Amino acid sequence: MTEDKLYEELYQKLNKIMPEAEIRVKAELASQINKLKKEKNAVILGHNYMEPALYYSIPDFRGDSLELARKAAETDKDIIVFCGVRFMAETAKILSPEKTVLLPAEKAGCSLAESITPEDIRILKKKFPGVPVVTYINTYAEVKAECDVCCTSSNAAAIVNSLKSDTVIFLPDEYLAKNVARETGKHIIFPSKTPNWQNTEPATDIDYRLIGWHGKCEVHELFTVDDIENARRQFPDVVVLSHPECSPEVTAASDFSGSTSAMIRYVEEHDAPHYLILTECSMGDNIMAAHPEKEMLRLCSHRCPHMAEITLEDTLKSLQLNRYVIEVPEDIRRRAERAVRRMIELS
Ligand code: CIZ
Ligand code: SF4
Repeated sequence: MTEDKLYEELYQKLNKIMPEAEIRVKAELASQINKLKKEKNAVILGHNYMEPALYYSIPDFRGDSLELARKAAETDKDIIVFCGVRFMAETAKILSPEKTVLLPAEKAGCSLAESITPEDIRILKKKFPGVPVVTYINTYAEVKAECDVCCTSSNAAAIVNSLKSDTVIFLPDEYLAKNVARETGKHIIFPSKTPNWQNTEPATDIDYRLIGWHGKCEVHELFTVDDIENARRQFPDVVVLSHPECSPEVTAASDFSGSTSAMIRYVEEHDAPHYLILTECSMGDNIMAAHPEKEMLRLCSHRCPHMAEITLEDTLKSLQLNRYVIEVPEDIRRRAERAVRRMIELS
């Protein structure tokens, strides 16, 4: 696509949320990226949380992290550029070991992925021998390698139910675990890191059914029931959607709770006068850009600083300088892949 055509397309989508001169600059950058992408036989993935100018200009695929990693694996491209955060790029590498995977920012972390280590899981497995371990996709490869099966926010309850085990260790998101406990009807406990945490004597009294962890998403934990009540007071017909990384109080007060892709589908398939979406704010911008007739209420004081590290400028540098290459040691990759493939089979 020529730069002028790209500019036209971006202008149609973004003219209500961005000045024209800015759209021109973005179109120029995106056009350079797309040219280089072709030359280098690369595929670009755009997570649902990317800012609109990037989201609508360079990705070959847009979606959640698992969808993107699976689609990239099916291509014959040599390079995957993941516009998302590090754990997502690792998932792409797990499914495409023969491809070079690039992350445009060096760190692009995640508070959930950083909340648990492989050693934490090894201790839990000694405390609760034989209990299956489910880890959320928002974890690093070395953590996925220690678990039996992964899950996403859309299949978490189905994976837990499919295990046919009375008790399941579910890591690392405290709120997702509580939301899953409510959905599956399971009791839940949280082993705390007390002074005797390292004591790996097997637990004797296992009458609980879901063993959680204390990780939280630093963005979703900030949304409150007050946010919902304030919006409902001002707009009584607002439809509230929340991500299951929000607290169980917030998801219970919402009209719908689901993964990023499930929330996008919900808005596309319904015809409400207003929507409030409690997740990273860029996703609301992206929905508005594609559907100008939908009224999205803005609640953007909590942003994900890690997602914001991925810019068009850095994506161009990433392709020019072949950086930052995501490496996963092969033994870890293989064990992590088993957990990811098992999730795909079970869901
Ligand atoms: O895995 C993803 O893409 C995340 C973290 C969000 C979601 O629910 O789609
Ligand atoms: Fe991690 Fe939350 Fe940012 Fe997603 S929004 S990358 S879960 S910190």
